Amino acid sequence: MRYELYYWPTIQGRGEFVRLVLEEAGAEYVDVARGPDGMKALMSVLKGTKGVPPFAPPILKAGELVIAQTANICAFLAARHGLVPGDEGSRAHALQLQLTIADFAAEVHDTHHPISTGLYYEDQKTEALARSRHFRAERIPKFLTYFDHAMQGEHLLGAFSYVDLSLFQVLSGLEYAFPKAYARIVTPKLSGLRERVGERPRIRAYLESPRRIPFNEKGLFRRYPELDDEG
Ligand SMILES: N[C@@H](CCC(=O)N[C@@H](CS)C(=O)NCC(=O)O)C(=O)O
Repeated sequence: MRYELYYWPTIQGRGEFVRLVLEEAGAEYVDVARGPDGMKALMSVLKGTKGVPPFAPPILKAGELVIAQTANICAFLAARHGLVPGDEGSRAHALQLQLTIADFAAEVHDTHHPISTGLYYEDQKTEALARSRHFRAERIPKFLTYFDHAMQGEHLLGAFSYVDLSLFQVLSGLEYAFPKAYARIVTPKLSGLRERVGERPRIRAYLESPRRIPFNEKGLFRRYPELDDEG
């Protein structure tokens, strides 16, 4: 099966959570919008040809199936490729953690777009500064403490799973966007997980490849030094 991923072609964004699962699975996939006529293809999937169209990218085509919502896509792929245990309890627990990561990602987005995604950052900078201050002081510590406590040994589920990949991505993104706050708040357990995931052979190869788009100021995790600080 050759999967088709539909996501904005110049950013990691939420598509990156899916790319990491596809890469770790060793799955065959096309990052459609990065190819010729890719944006046209993305727009066409968003319009939908049959059934209810997806609301927003990332979108995965798996044969006849068209699947959206990042956590849903990751859980779907993980179940197919052995990246989550088979029992119902573990799958529900994994999804619970994955959805908490999605909540965290949405809050990261709101640090630079606290008023509207339709406005430029520069048009909502005052609110972004206030939002980021609270995010650094309250929300990063709350989420990271939660994930630290959620770990079972070296992994979130006791054994490697897709949720580890997503936590790796969030930790990497936080370090990019809020390097000072990250250094102050990250815990040894979380740093260890991030390091181990980054060293997995397929993930390492991916990170070193041109398929990995560098973090930038169009994506979810943006480095605006004024939104970070040491306190
Ligand atoms: N909850 C959705 C959010 C999807 C989402 O916000 N996608 C962004 C790109 S990362 C987008 O293009 N949104 C368009 C919009 O919300 O109008 C998910 O996790 O996949």
